[in-house]
Parts: sequence; C-alpha cells; structure tokens
Amino acid sequence: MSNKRISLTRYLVEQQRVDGHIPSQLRLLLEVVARACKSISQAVNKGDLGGVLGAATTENVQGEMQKQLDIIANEVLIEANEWGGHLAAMASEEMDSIYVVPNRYPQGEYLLLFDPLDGSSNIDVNVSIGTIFSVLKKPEGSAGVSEQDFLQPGAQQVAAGYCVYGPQTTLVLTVGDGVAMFTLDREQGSFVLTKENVQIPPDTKEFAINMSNMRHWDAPVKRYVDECLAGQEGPRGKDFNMRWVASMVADVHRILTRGGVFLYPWDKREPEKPGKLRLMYEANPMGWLVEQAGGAATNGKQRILDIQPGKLHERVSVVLGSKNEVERVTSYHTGL
Ligand code: AHM
Ligand code: MG
Repeated sequence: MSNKRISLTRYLVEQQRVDGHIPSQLRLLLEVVARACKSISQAVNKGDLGGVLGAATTENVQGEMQKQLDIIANEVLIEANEWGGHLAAMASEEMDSIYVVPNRYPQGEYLLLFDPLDGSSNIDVNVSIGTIFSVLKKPEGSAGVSEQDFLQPGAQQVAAGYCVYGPQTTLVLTVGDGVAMFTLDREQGSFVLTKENVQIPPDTKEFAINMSNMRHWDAPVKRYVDECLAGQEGPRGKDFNMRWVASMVADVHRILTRGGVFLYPWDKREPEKPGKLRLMYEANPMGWLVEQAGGAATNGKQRILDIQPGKLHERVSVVLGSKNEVERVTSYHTGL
C-alpha cells in the first residue's frame, strides 16, 4: 500500500472503475451502510452520556429482549438506506418481517440484510460490539419483493461486511475480491483503508467457544475442544489459548487479524434449533469474509455458503476461521 491515504469512497470508486467489481448502485449502497455505521458508532461512543444504554421494553422475533441501542441502530440503518434508490428491501435481526422500500422512493435491485448491533449482551458493559451486513441481488423477473427473494444461499452474496465498535471503529468489507479493512478517522469523519488483502493463517493455537455450554455439546465438538485443552501432552502436541468476547464481530475480527477458530455449535439445550447464530445476517457474511481471507466456514458438516435458507431468521451452527482447524472440526463431524 502506498503512503497515500485511501478513503472508503476512493477504494469503492476504484473497485468500480478499475476492477469492475461493483456497479454504481452497489457502491452507493456500501457508502450508505458505512455512513450509517458512523452514526451508530457515535451513539455507541456516547453511551450513558447519550442516554442510550439499557434495555428497551420490547422483544425481537427471536424472543430476546431488545436493548435501546439495538433499536436505534436498526432505525439508523433503515432511514439511511430507504431513500437512495439502491434497495428493493431490507431484513434485520430486529424485525420480524422484511422491510420493503416505501412506494414514495425509487426501488433498486439490491437486498440488504443486517444484524444492526451484534453482541447485545456487551452493550452496557463497554465491550466491543458491531454491525454485520450482507447484500444480495433481488432475483431477476420477480415482480414486487417478498421474503422468498431473500432466501438465497450465502454464495450468492455480492457484498458483505461488518463494522466493529471497539477501541477503534473498523469497517471490514468484501465484494468478492479479498478483504479490506478501513479505520474510522474521527477528525476527518471518514473511513481510511488500513489493511488490504487480509489473510488468515491456516494454522492456529487459539480457539473461541463459550465453554460454559460444554456439557450440552455433541461428541465431535467435545473431542475437538478436549484435544485443544490437553495441550502439548495431548494428541495435538501443542498448547492452545482461549478467547471469547461474546460479540461475534469482535471474535471474527480477531480471527481475521491474527487467525484462530470460532465455534458456536448446536447444543442439547434447544435441540430443535441448529445453533444460536443466524444464517442470513451473521453466519453468511462472516463466512464469506473468512473464506475471502483464505479461511473456511462450515456448520460442522457442510460449507455455510452452500446452505439453502428455508426462512429469514434461520439459525445455524458455526465453525469458522483458520482453514486447517475448521477442516479438522468438520472431519470429526463427518468422519471423513
Ligand atoms: P446477538 O445477535 O443477540 O447479540 O447474539 C449473538 C451473539 C454473538 O455475537 C456471540 O457470538 C454470541 O451471541 C454470544 O453468545 P453467548 O452469550 O453464549 O456467549
Ligand atoms: Mg447478532
């Protein structure tokens, strides 16, 4: 990378002009999402000073109590994106059904899905949280727009990313040409390219899982974690370290930065649910980012991006990160 500061705008213009990776509507969409993330970052930063912490009085479609900031972030994303003419509809973790762009605005060809504020349990305790997003194209020839239009496997995504609100605010993006990271320069008010061609090392000594659920896991996940815990004396012949932020954005950001493996597996507590995390606006965008950085993402058995979603808020087991570790966990499930 040269010494010149490259803003997100310039990066996107060059992706559009030089490399032909993104059409202008998609560029606009990504700029608008980034602007919304800046505004969410401001609200997160203010915390108690802005009176935005604490619980709201509502539940989302998943039956989880919403926080005030969950609702604010959701509104910011909707308001920023509804009028630009780049979208046909949006879907969010915080909304039961899809949000169709109102008739008073022009309709675009893209569909935007997001988890407006991931890591809700960390909002009030000043630990990193973030926004995750995924962009799909509305299938051609379908009149109007319906939930059915959203139900495309993650491999069809045309852009995906997240913005982590931590000590720095960092936007991480893929349009299918590798992964780039942009740090928010608060004085300038713009995202500046700070890492390109992000690569996850194939091997790691770091795993991330909520260990308190151990007694509920399936045998393959137990075996994998037991072997990590056995360290140098065990079958892996090396010591492992454990990290768990409990914000997927922060855990994935660490993995994109220095490698590691992240697991949120199926467990016996709610056997009818395949896992805790949501396929379409958590696992798919993160899975694609990780693959674009040379890592892998599966549900323990198959590639996450190949899963055909059956419904908008579908859940999925997640194993993602350093390729050799993900392949190992997957082989413990499939026996291959
Ligand atoms: P959320 O979208 O309601 O915030 O839930 C998802 C979060 C992930 O960010 C994180 O990986 C996981 O839930 C943490 O779960 P746990 O509370 O079991 O640690
Ligand atoms: Mg979430």
